[in-house]
Amino acid sequence: MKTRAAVAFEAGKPLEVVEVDLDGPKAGEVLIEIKATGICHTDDFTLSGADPEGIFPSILGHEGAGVVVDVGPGVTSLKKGDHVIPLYTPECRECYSCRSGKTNLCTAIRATQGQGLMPDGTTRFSFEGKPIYHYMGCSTFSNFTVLPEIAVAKIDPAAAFDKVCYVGCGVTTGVGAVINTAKVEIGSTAVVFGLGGIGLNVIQGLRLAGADMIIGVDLNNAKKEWGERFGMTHFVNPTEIDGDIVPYLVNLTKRRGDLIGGADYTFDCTGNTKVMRQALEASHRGWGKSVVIGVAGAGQEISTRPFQLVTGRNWMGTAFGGARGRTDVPKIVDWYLDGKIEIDPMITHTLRLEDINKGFDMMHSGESIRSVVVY
Ligand code: NAD
Ligand code: AHE
Ligand code: ZN
Repeated sequence: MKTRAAVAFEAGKPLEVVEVDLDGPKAGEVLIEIKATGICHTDDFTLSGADPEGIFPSILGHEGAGVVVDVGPGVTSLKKGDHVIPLYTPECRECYSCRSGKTNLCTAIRATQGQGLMPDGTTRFSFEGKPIYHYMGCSTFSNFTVLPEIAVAKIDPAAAFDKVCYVGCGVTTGVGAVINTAKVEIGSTAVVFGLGGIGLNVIQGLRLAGADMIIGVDLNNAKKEWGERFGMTHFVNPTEIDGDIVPYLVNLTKRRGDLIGGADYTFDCTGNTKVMRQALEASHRGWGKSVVIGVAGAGQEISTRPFQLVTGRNWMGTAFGGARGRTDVPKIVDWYLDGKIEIDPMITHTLRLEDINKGFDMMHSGESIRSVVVY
């Protein structure tokens, strides 16, 4: 079949909307009509050429929602008409990692996914007879896409596609980082670096978890109001304080009777390796947990004095908020439908596929929180 898609032909160039060819689902696969897709900073990261796994030409996009329109042989858990969210972190429930119960990082199809291929080692997309690669196993910047059954979460059909597509990455990553990865307790103190599409979801996750002090850090003062809307109690712009941000935050988080200070939990949502170090060092001696969420470019490394870890700070990371996609994503959609978490106000712009590059521009300028493309 033919499908309209925004294709990344080359790193660093705008996407081009063209009609591409798409082969139907093979055994264990489903064809999905994508109804809406968010634009995440990671799409921009890969398009920029900074992603070691970036392959071109490819169809980016990994934050979608849509409807199953066809199923391949052997598919048992999905049928035509099901409302679904594609998963860049699948959940096969059979691999060593899934069975461990210790991680959400299913390994069943990770090798081919990283090469822009379906599990059988081929692509379903082509343009003018040449293959177009898949991205993060999802390629939601295409109106129709094919996914393995294990990489699809079935959701409540009452949920609006143009809102819950955000659960496909940003919402789950932010809220999940708090609940699944950091396991924040009631009364905690926390610092969130970077108040974009991910950081604001960390903030609403902290509110849900009952944190007492939620400090947001961003270079953009316009993010103060945004953070406060979702539960942030304090805002810090690192360029507007005297001296280094680390002692500033350590002092700010000092509680009665505590001689040293430091946050119980810190989160990097910037992808900047210097910020990751600040986040670790602003966490509390003896028990602080610092969670790396941001994605850093090829060749970049993090560093700190090992003494920071010797003295009990924990440096950890999270992909997709530690969520097991097929199990947890439908629950997060239900939380949204039940009013436990907010999504609508964070979706600041809705665009047509033809205008998708404007979504990237607004991300760069800081004008948008999340832009969503509706097909
Ligand atoms: P975004 O562009 O919407 O937000 C980034 C925010 O960080 C902006 O508000 C910006 O002003 C702020 N910022 C930038 N540099 C800063 C600095 N030095 N100090 C303080 N604030 C700074 O991006 P997003 O969609 O929220 O994504 C954030 C990061 O998370 C990206 O690196 C993205 O690739 C990554 N990400 C990771 C996962 C995961 O599973 N680990 C999932 C989604 C996104
Ligand atoms: N491909 C990159 C890293 C990109 C990355 O870290 N991706 C995150 C999701 S970001 C979503 O917006 C992730 O889930 N990683 C786990 C995985 O298995 O890919 C690189 O550095 O090679
Ligand atoms: Zn993402």
